[in-house]
Amino acid sequence: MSDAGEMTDGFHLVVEALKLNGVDTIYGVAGIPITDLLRLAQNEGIRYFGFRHEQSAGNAAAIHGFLTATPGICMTVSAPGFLNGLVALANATTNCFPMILISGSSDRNIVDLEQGDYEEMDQLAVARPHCKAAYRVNRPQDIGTGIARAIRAALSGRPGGVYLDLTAEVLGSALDAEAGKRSLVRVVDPAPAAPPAPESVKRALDLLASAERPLAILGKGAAYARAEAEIRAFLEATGMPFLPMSMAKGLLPDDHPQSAAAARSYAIGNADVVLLAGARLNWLLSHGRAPLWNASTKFVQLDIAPTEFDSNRAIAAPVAGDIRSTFAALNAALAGRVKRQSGWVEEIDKRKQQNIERMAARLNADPSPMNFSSALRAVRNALATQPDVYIVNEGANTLDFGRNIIDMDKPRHRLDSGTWGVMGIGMGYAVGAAAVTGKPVVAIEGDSAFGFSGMEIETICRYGLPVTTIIFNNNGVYRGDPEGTAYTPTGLIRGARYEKIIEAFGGRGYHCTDTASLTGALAEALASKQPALINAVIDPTAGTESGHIQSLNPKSAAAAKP
Ligand code: ADP
Ligand code: TZD
Repeated sequence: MSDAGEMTDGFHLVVEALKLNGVDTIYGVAGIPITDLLRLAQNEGIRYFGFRHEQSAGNAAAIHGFLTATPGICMTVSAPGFLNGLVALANATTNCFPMILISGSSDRNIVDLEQGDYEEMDQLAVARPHCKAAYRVNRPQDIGTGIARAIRAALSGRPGGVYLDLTAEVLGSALDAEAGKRSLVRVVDPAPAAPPAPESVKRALDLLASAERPLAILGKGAAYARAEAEIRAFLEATGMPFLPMSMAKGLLPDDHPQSAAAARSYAIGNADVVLLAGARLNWLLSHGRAPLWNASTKFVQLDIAPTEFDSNRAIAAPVAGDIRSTFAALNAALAGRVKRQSGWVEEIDKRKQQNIERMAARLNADPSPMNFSSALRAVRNALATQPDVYIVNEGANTLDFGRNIIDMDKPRHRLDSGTWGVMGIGMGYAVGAAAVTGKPVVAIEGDSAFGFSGMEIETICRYGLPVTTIIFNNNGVYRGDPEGTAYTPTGLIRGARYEKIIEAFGGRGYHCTDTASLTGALAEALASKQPALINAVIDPTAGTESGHIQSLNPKSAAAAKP
């Protein structure tokens, strides 16, 4: 017992528990019952970023998690605010990003009898199927444990999203200050290293040593693991060609001679042994199936989640462990056993050359109005001397062309629609990346994609963040409707002047209709380190429906019948 009977409350205990565990940033939207909690957090030295919509706040927290390997924290109000944030939590979980969504909630006695409270909802039950773990704190003395469990669940094993429910009652409850202090938990080693079993490492090396056409595929799990030094050592020692998945671009620079990206289909279709490192064999890799894949290809898979193995193809050599420890173990046991396969490497190089030459004509063309290739070349030219810039990328064609045309030099600098191919991450990821890194961010956005989070331009301007948003404006989802016709389901307003949105908040807007002005505008915006928005006008007929994944649109079986 403290002598003077000094008291604390739930608000203070939450903030102290977060600070004790190194949380220095919170993203959210204020309101009942968390307004005072956010004020207190800010007064106690935690940076607070207030958004216009919880989904963007949640996306900022999710990318904070990916970029720091600590859980990004999003705070929302109850029911609707919570549901808005839940989309981001589910997306974080799908992408294996550590994040904690903390929502205030109504009193249990009213919720459980469905007596109709302000913003009433059984949030814990709703959250549970959409995240890795979900907890509720019902007593102030449990706040420390609740936050500790949330941090461990988000970070350990396969990272993911965690929901933490704090009732309004708990926030306001008083507790003896000394008892409160003792109840807090500092989490020790929340993401313990998970070295692989030596026999699994040997099995993997045996298989790779037998390969004549080995190929490594690096995924965003490898990027998350911060294992670029170990991965580079392994790939360079073995001479193995590699393909980066989109958010693994830059783990090794895209211009590395062993990158097989420009001969992707050939390399995948002809490899006899594939080393999957922190990448799932999901739709983004055609589930490992024909026609892209060969039925006889054998797999080594490195993943922290053993349940991932055999999910789509049989895995001949599964290695369960964290990627960093795993590559360290592979390097230690390698002893020159996996040799560079010259014939295979040369064949890949030949295809790369052919494809690069074929692409060059399209990339170097300068049509008017601009198309996706020419506009992205203009962006690439302005970025060429700026390797520190973080790229956010969403849209359909804007995403697919962007992934191929914008080269990355550094790990974890490309942030995009990810595993779901989701729209709406743009401005949230941009704010999170700028907040965490302090570096310039360029968000390359389809005009439809931008609309999902466009109001956060005000957030970017309010905090003066060095974010340049480039809108690839072709008047539609995928592309625009022909002049003089009614709007179809994919149409958006013709000739929108998106640059005026940022001018309303004091940022700098640019309207660019050619490649020279686009390169110039981006260079100027980056040099200013201030919020900017570039409306890049693209040919409304450019682009294809659904970008590169048109084949995923369901086709009517009835239509095919005579
Ligand atoms: P991509 O979309 O880039 O192909 P995925 O998101 O499909 O990548 O796959 C990421 C994989 O990485 C997941 O299966 C996840 O379990 C795994 N992973 C995440 N972090 C680590 C880590 N530190 N070590 C090993 N595997 C990890
Ligand atoms: N809603 C959500 C949340 N995610 C989605 N992926 C979609 C809808 C469907 N969708 C796509 O898959 S891409 C896209 C939508 C609406 C936008 C494409 O248009 P754009 O890009 O203007 O952003 P391009 O570059 O012009 O093709």
